[in-house]
Parts: sequence; C-alpha cells; structure tokens
Amino acid sequence: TSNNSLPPNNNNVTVEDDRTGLSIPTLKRAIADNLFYIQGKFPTIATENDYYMALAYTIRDRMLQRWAVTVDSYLQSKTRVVSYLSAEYLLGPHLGNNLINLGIYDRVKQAVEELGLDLEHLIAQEEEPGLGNGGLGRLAACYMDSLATLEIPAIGYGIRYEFGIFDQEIRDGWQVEITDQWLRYGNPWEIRRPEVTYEVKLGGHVEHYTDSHGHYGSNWVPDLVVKGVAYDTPILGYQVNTANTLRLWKSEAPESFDFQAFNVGDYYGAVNEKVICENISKILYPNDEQIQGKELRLRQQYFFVSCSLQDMIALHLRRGGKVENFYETFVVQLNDTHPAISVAELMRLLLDEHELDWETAWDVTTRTFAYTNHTLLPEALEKWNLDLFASILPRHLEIIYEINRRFLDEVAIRFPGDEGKLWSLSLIEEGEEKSIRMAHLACVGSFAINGVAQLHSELLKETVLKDWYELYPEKFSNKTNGVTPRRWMVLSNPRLTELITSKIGDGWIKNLEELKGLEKFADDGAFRKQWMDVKLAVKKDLASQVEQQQGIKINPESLFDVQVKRIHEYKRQHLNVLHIITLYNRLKQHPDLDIVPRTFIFGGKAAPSYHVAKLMIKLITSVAEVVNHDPDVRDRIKVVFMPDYNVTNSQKIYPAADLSEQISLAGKEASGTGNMKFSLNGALTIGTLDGANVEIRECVGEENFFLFGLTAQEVEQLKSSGYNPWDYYHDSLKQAIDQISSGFFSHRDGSLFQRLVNSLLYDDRYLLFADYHSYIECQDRVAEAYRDKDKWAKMSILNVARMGKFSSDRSIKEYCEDIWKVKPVPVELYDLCPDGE
Ligand code: HBZ
Repeated sequence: TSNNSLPPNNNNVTVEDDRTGLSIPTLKRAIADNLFYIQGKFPTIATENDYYMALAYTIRDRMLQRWAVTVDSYLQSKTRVVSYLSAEYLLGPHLGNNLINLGIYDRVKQAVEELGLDLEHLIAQEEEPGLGNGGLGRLAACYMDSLATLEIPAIGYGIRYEFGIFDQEIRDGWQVEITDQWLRYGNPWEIRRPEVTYEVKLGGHVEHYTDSHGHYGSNWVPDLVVKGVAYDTPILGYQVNTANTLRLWKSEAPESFDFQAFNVGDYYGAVNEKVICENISKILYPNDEQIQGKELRLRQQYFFVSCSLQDMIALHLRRGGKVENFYETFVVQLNDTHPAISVAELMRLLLDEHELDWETAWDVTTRTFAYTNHTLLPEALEKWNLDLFASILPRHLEIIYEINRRFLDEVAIRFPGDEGKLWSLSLIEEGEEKSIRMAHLACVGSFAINGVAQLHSELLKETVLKDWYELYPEKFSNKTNGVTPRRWMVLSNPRLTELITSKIGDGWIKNLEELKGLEKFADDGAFRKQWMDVKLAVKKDLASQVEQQQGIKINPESLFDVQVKRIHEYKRQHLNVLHIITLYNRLKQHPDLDIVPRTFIFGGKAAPSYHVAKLMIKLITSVAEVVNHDPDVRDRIKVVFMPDYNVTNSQKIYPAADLSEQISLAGKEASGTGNMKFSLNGALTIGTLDGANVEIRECVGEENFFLFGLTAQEVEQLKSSGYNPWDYYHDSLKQAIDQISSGFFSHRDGSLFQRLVNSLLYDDRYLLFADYHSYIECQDRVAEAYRDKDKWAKMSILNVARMGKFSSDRSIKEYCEDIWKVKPVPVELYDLCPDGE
C-alpha cells in the first residue's frame, strides 16, 4: 500500500463505514447530510435538483474508495496501461449507470422512496455530458465501461468541453440549435485536479542551435502558452472493484499570464489573451463525418494530445520508468485521426524535452500508438492546410517533414521508380493547396491499424488505405464494434432484463454470449406472450411520453418503425420518407386498404452548417404534418420526429422499437452501433449489407433479418458503368418525388425542397433511386411478418439470443489480446490510510 505524504490519519476511509455504508438508514442519512452540507438546503426548500445532487454525491462517496485504490494500484504495478485518446466521449447520464454497476439500484430506490422521493425522477434531473457527436463518441464511452468491467488498467483522455453537442429544438418543422449548458448546475461526478496541469505552446517559431557538445537542438518559441487542467471522472466496472479514470482537460490561461501585459498597461490585451486560452476547450465542433479545417479545432486537438502525453510521461517516470521504455507503461489507442497529432507530439517531447536521438524516439513512438479508422467517406478524412498548420505547430511541421523524408526513402527502396506510390503515400498532399494528411501520419506512426466492422476493414484495405495495406499488411486488423449491455439493456430496459434473467440467470450481463440460452424458449408460447407483453408495456411508456411532449397520439399496438441517428445523406433518412409517402399514396388511392398500422419514429441532429441535412428534417416534419392530419389515413400511419435525440432519450427509444432502420448505402456506414442496441432490445432490422449489419445478419440468421438493396460491390459496378437516377424514376417513386417537388407537403411551395429533389434527380450519390424498389418490397414483407405476432415474437427472441457477439466486452477483449497485449489486473480493496502511519 502507499501513503504519499499525508499526515497520520486515524479516521480510516474504508468501503463501508458509518459514512459510506449501504444500509437503508445510512443511505438516507447520507442523502440528508449532503442536501444540507453540500447543497445548503433542507427538505422544505430543496428542489428536485438539490435532491439529485445530494444523491449523486452520496453515490460518488461510495465509489471513491474503489477509485483511489484502482489509481494507486496502477501506479504501484508494472503492467501496461491502456490509454484511450478521443476528442469525444458521449457518456450519457452517470447516476443510473453507477447504481447498476455498484449493484445498489434497488436499495437506493428504497432509501429514496422512504424519503418521499422517486428515483426515476431524480435520475431524470441529470444533464447528460454530451461531449460527442454520435457513434464515435458513444463507442469511446462503451469502451470505457468495458475496460473497467474487464478490470483492464486504462485511462481515457479527452477534452472537457464547456458546451457539448447543442440541444435541438424543432420550430415550424426546422431544427434550431440551443447552447448545451451541461455544467450549469455543477457536475458532481468530476473532481478538478488543480495540481495536475501542463503547459501547451502554440504558434511562434523555431530556433535551431548547436550546444557546447556539438549537438543540434531546437527551441520552439511560441507566441501563446495555455494551461491544461485535469478534471477526473471515475468510470466503474460492473460489479468489480475497478474504477478507471476519464481525464478531461480544460484550457486556462497560465497564472503568470495576466501580469505580463498588465504591467505594460495593456489591460485589454491581457484579458483578451485569457479569453483566447479559455476558448480552446469551450465548445465541441458539432460536425460528424465532414471536416471543417478550422484553426480552433486544430488547437483543440493539439491541446488535449499534448496534455495527455505529458501526463503519461510524468506517470511513467513516477513509476520509475526510463523515458525510452515509455511503451512498456502505455499503449495509446487513437480514436480516429482527431488525436493523430500525437505521433508528432510524442516525437517532439522525446527529442526536444527528453533529448533522445531520432532513431530511439521513433522506435518508442511506433511501439506506442495504434489507430482506429471510423470512416470510408473521402470528405471525412482529416487534412490540415499546411500554412494553417505551420502557423500553429511550426515545430511539428519540421518533425513531420523529417518523418516523411525518412519514410519516403523507405518507400522508394520498396517500390523503385514508382513515383505514384510516393505521391499517394506521402504525409503531405501536394497540389494547389498543400495539406497534411492526418490518416497517413496515424498509419506511419502506429504499429496497428483497424477498422470497426469486417466489411469496413476489408474496404479500408481496398480503398482509402490500399497503398498502406500493401506496405504494411501485418499492421491491419478488424475489431468489430460493440455496445455495453449494462447501459443498453440493464439500465434502459429493466423489464426485458428481468424477463431474460428469470429464464437464464444474470450471467449474460457480463458474458453476453449466455443470451444463447434464450433460444430454447423461442418456441415456448407462454414465453413469447410474456416477451410481447414486455415490448407492449415499453411501447406504451414511449407513447405516453410522445403524447405528453408533442401532443401526438400514437397507437402502442402499431408497428414502431424507428430510425434514430445523426441526419446524413449517406444514412438515407429520405429513403425512409419515400416509403412513408408511398404508403400514404396507397391509402389515398385505396382508402379501405388493409395495411398494418405503423408509427414512424425519427430522431437525430443535423450538423448546423449541413443545409441538406436540415432540409431532410424539414421534409420529415412536413410529411408528418400532412399524414398525421389526413382523415383518410385514419390513424393507420403516424410520423413522429422526436426532438433532441441524445443518450438520455435514446434509452427510452431503443427498447420500444419493433423495427430498426439501418438503410445506409452499402459501403458507407463504417459499422453502426445503434443497429446493435436495437437488435439487443428485440427489434428486427431492415437493412442493407453495410457496416456491422452484415455480421448482425450472419449471427441472427438471414430468416430473422430484412435485407434489401445493392451490395457494396454492386454499388461500385453501377457507379462505374454510369448510374442514372432517371432509369428508376417512374411509378410510385416518380409520384412521391413529384409530390415533394410540387409542394404537396409544403403548402404548395414547390421551391422549398428543390435542392433536395435536385440532388436526387441529378446526382443521387447515395443511390436512393436504385435501392427504392427493393426497399419498398422489403417493407411490404416486414408488414406481412408483423401480422403474425407469434412468429414475430420468435424472430425477436432469436435476435436477442444471438446478439452475444456485439457486446463491447468482446470488442475490448480483442483489442487487449491482439493489439494492446494487456491482461486484467483485478483490484483488491485495501486501506489507503492505515492507522498511525
Ligand atoms: O463511428 C461513426 C461511424 O459513422 C459509425 O459507422 C461507427 O459505428 C462509429 C463508431 O465506430 N463515426 C462517427 O461517429 N464520427 C463522428 O462522430 C465524427 C466526429 C467528428 C469528426 C468526424 C467524425 O470530425
């Protein structure tokens, strides 16, 4: 055990004592204490939020022993620690999840009830930390959960954005962005560590010198220095002692800073520079899958990377390591290219601050990093304009040039006379505008490169990283994404959790493959009935929420057909809309048609500068307006756009879905993870052979999956043979398109959706028209299948029973074995403050 230089302490902090005990009376007392001593309130004046805060601190107190011991034990041990570098973490609310992972949900519920409160209401008070855009950020959060649950020593590094992803409101059918003020009432889950700070240089120039021993050196003279301050959040494993750390950096001005300018009388200048420093961690860029190339974004990336690497080196040295053995203490996973500047920064730290020679520094660097790619879209591959880059990171540019020079020498030897190879592999893109290719920097500096689903990893090797695969085939592998069953089942779907556990026990929560045990109940009529009763109950909950919040009455017996995800043309929400219009037109033509009643549910945010995506939202809400109010429809079709789709809301949506829409154009969605959450909760999927859909279908069985559309290969063939959307523009598709462009859904305003319609008629990059007929035909099969509820129940049960593979625990085990070479280190609780020491 260790005891830094703390004074002797006789008040032992142990797991359970009169302060942190788990008995109902102790819990109640703790909540009342925290209400008074932290919130400064007492019951007659306390708000629901005060009670939430009091409860949150009560739970945090019960996590701290595990957390402190976990951190201490990593410092003591010699085993490798995984360092996950991600610009985004889409954690979702902590309280409910921590109660689940501590295994104290029920007793806390009772304690809270005895205080006259409702646990669900208190949980709903929490503002979620929306520090991410979508799948990539949520994946980082699932991986943090699994790392802790699997007892892997790990630390997550990122940025503590003051404003996370915007809140979405819908006004007049359009998206309106509202600033996310998640820190407004304070954040009880984080601890500021004012002593853990690092300085980060920006801008300026580099001076070169030769020292008295004749060694060359570089001195980076910045024009701005900012300070990063650590904010730590504990990430508990499920029913283990491990509590790992998520360390997020906030940017501040160095203390010394104000004085300099102040003393020469430039008060405005001093304050202005402070603002510039604080701006770095102010706001999350709300763009997914499209690069913006903004200076502040590069500053953000470098800021968090530099703080994180300096912190890792400090921890490594504190463990008694030598800097040239850095990779023995840390293996660093790059979550896409957002932290790829790490490769140059670690080189800089090793060369300039720790005075290693180039060869040693490069050896350390390339044993440290591994890179995960999350996209095949060419427009989403990060590039930085060279002049912009040079103006912020002049020293890194020099280092990148040197990495590139040595690398291209190697390439020239491997491929003599092949100029094209040099062009295509170079870290620098030549041309009118020179730029730095961040994916290439990540590839050259990493010992492992992976995609996030089988198909994606194959396409990476064939397309965007083809030349890299030829050069370094041994670096490439696939790590199919996964989701944590703790948040995405136990927490969000307690009814189904209970039903499953009553049949097969609760081992599946930690070992999702055990869901296989449900297969033998798929033919059990009574079980099917229970299964559908649970689904109906969950759908009723969602229906009443929709009615309360939007005044739309939906029929819980109808088929809940759900598409929730970021709004993007490649994800094809508008293909779903074309199906709605097609059904609507059928009803108008044959008012007595016997169709299966459906509720179409959409949710998702559009990047604020992505006009077509915003127009897609307006199209959905406009079609909803017409369909929902047409008496001829007689409530057989309803369309709902759920505003402000986020982790909190999604926890209510996945469990209520009957049908999961995973309809991206094949070859575009790297993996998808929502597809997994739906299927795990018993929804059937209608989808293309894209991303992880391919593997989901393989697992659940093709008879339990509604497949449509072109394959990735067919898409390529069709495109190269000259795709023409007009070839498909007839019958029901033409009718639907013509209605949109004639203003049928927009009060006769034919111009409103013209950009959207034209993008389809004259380009259709995502082949909606080519896939339309196959989609409609498939949706008709869905409707027929839903008529036979008993059959549907069986398919739903088999989906859940066969989803074992898609736990993030399985993904993390693969990363541990194949890439990180780390093993679990169970944490034994011990007394951090022994008597009299
Ligand atoms: O990463 C997503 C992929 O689209 C999805 O298929 C995959 O399942 C998921 C996890 O691997 N990618 C993103 O979510 N990407 C972003 O959010 C993003 C954010 C900022 C950027 C670029 C992309 O600058």
